[in-house]
Amino acid sequence: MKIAMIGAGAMGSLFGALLAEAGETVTLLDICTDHVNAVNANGLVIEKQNQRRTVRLPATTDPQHIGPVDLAVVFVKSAHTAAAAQTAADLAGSSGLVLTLQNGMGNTEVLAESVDPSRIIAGTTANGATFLEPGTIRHAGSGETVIGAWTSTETARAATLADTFNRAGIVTRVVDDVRAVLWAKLFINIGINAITALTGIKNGQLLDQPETRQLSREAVEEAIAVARAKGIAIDGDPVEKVFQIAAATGPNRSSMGQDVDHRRLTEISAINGFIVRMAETAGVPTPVNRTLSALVETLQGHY
Ligand code: KPL
Repeated sequence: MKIAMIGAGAMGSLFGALLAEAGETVTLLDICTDHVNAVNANGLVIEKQNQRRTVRLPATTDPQHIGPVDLAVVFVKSAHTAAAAQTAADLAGSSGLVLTLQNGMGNTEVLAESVDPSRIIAGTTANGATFLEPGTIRHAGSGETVIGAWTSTETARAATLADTFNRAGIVTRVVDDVRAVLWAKLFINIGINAITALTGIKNGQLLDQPETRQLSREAVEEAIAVARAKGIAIDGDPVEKVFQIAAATGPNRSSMGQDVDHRRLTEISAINGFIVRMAETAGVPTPVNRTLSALVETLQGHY
């Protein structure tokens, strides 16, 4: 399968490398010339459990160097989805698929303005990766990837995609209702990302203090109230799930934590900000999410 990874940060590079190792024809596309040059010169170095391996795959800053692909995977930060959408549409041409595994809500809707919705597959991944330096990433933890067709017409192609990912060791499952999966991941990001970004703590340390646990609980409970008001079905106890994931990814910095550490634009608007906007139309109060959003927006506004 010919694949373009649009956005070759830690996660895009990781998925690209795993797919390339499994024999797929993968090109990384990124705006960071240092990373692109390092990958082309020395390969992509992946550190996992203190061992390093190098994966050879091409990288470019120019989509025209890639040509039509069977699959364009969008892994840019949510603030850059609009800019990536036309590139994804051009690369996927008239028959390729576009997959988004980005954090936050609203990415698929933005892609669907440029890409035929019947060729969009959305999903989430519980893999963790950290960008160490240009050309080098750390695979911090493995977890399940869950995908589903955005419209009902491409379910068979979602299954073929899952087979390709599973062959590459990316454990992947297909679901019918991918929107419920995106909401479930949103609850997790709401409960972990902004709090860890603002306090500088690792995911697991969120559980150490009653204050941070309570803040996380209140942020997620507000999001649950908004979801209920919007008629979204909720599976299990999202607060308990947040605590489980915080423990399971304990030594990691959340992606928003890493963004703040490196003075990068965060995904706050697509996570806590999304809930605040939804709450306005649903008439649900969200003071905790509003405060977390305002603080992260202020922080990133003063880098
Ligand atoms: O998705 C994540 C993120 O950091 O964005 C979690 C699940 C919180 C893991 O760090």
